Amino acid sequence: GGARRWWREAVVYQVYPRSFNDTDGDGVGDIRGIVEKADYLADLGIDCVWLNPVYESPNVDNGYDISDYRAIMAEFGTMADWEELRDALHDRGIRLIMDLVVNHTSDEHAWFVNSRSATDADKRDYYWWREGRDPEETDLDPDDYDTPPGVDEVPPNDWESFFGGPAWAYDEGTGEWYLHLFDERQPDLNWWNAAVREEVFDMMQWWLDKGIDGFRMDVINLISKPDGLPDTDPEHDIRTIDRVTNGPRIHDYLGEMRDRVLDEDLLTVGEMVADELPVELAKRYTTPGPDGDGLSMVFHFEHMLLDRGDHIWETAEWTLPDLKAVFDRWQAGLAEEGWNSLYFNNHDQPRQVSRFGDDGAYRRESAMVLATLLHTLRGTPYIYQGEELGMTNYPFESLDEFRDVDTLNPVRRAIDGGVISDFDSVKDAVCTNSRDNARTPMQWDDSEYAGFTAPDAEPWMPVNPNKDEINVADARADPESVWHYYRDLISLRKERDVIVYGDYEPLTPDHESLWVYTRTLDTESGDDPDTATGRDTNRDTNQDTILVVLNFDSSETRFEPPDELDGRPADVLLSNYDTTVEAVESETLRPWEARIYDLS
Ligand code: TEU
Repeated sequence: GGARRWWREAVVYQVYPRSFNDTDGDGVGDIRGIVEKADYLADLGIDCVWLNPVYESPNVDNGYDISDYRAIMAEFGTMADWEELRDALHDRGIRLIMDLVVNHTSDEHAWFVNSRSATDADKRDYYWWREGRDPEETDLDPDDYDTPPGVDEVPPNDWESFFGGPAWAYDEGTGEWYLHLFDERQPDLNWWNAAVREEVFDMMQWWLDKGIDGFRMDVINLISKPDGLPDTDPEHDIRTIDRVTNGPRIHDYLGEMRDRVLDEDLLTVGEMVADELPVELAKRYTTPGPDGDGLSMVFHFEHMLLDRGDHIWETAEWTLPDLKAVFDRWQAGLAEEGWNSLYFNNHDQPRQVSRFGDDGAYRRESAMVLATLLHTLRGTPYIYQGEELGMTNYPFESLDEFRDVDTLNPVRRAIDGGVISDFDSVKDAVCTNSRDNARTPMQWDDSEYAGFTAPDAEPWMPVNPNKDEINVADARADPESVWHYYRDLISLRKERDVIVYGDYEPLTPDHESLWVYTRTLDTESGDDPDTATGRDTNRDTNQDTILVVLNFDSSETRFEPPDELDGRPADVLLSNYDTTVEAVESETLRPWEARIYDLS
């Protein structure tokens, strides 16, 4: 897995257009708003933008419900705006990857409109249509399903939607049910149908011909459904997610996609939902063809699930050893083949500093510790907009402040069903977990709407009141800010191959507060990526080594170096405190202190 590739060396920056920058005063971000900030992205030093969906969509799920894959959502602008964005990024040496959402479409997509029109419609088999079942022949309760009077049926199986409630909706027009693993208005495409695959590959080629540099593939490990669409199996503790992930033909479909439209110069990152994704499987997904599916990398969820309960109104306790164990397993598992993505944040996740850091007294320092980790592990780091400022969760107070279907649907359903009494009884957990924490506007300055939209506009989501303290203008003016630290990390990655390609060795897996590891690159072995790009490998020894020491704690912590490193001459390459050293020695680390030592 160590061959030199641009997407291994890159830092990816995720733009959620709805909340990034609004130039036309409608309270919703737009593509021209991203163009306006192209210099900002270049100054930060990132190499690639991942753009969340900007396609035509009724926005039931903020663009993840696409009604036309080849048109731009009017709220966001025009195709000409998009072309200008592509050029603005490319002119600055920044690549662009687009979201590929092909597990499902919107119910307003022309394919679905045709599909639902009649049982013998041309495109009926583009989606999953099935007859309902007689409730007597199942364990299901017809009262749990929404059917018109006189229709005494339950769905073809017992699957539940990821957003709560049944994964099937009854269609009155044709008297059958269709599958939707997400919202009722996001019907699942039938990948078993070769015509669907052709349509998708043509569409991907169309975007590649427009000059994009890759795809982020939404829930791509859901596209192959199990044969016969069987019920879940409660005796074996199998929930819907276990039934529908990594299905029987997933490698056929991805292999076909690889051969038809992809190549290794594209960044392809597959979002792989699962409670646990076997690392071996991730290796197959991220190994080049013909043995693997040829994706660059995947997003797994194992670290994102540590602090989650079974429902959005439940949380769980996480510990640092648990978090390290997840990362250590993935670092080891993809050391030889495959490649890791590195992320704590995206548009579906609460803010990292509120979750894994300390968003009170040590917001700045803990944001830097988390950044140091993601930018010095082996893999490709992803920054979600605002992360580079240390943006925090939003102080939600009531249910009507939320916009997200994945927050509103399950909570309302649980209240209606008497599972929870009211919002207040679950407020803390919902506020901790909601995806909307990531979706409040980007904080550019300390003006009324943080510079996101015009002062006389109404932003689609409220601006976090901490914009007076946390915003781009202040962060750029302050050399000690989180923003400057991100910039330093990004530029360090460009100077040192060891950060990209070096081996990872964890040194303190069981420590409650410290995460300590080395990265080592043999600069003269056969594994050495070629140095044709002129990277700095002018070390005196044959090994380039860095040591990373991170204190994940709001109090001081004693660091005792392992014997083999004790006393070894060293410099500090980067730290979030004022620090100089001459050697690796035992130290008292300050709260949330991060140090990158150069041992070469
Ligand atoms: O998300 C996949 C997904 O299932 C989760 O991230 C989900 O939000 C979480 O498990 C909560 O239950 C992708 C997109 O990133 C997300 O924004 C979309 O809503 C979803 O797919 C459907 O397209």
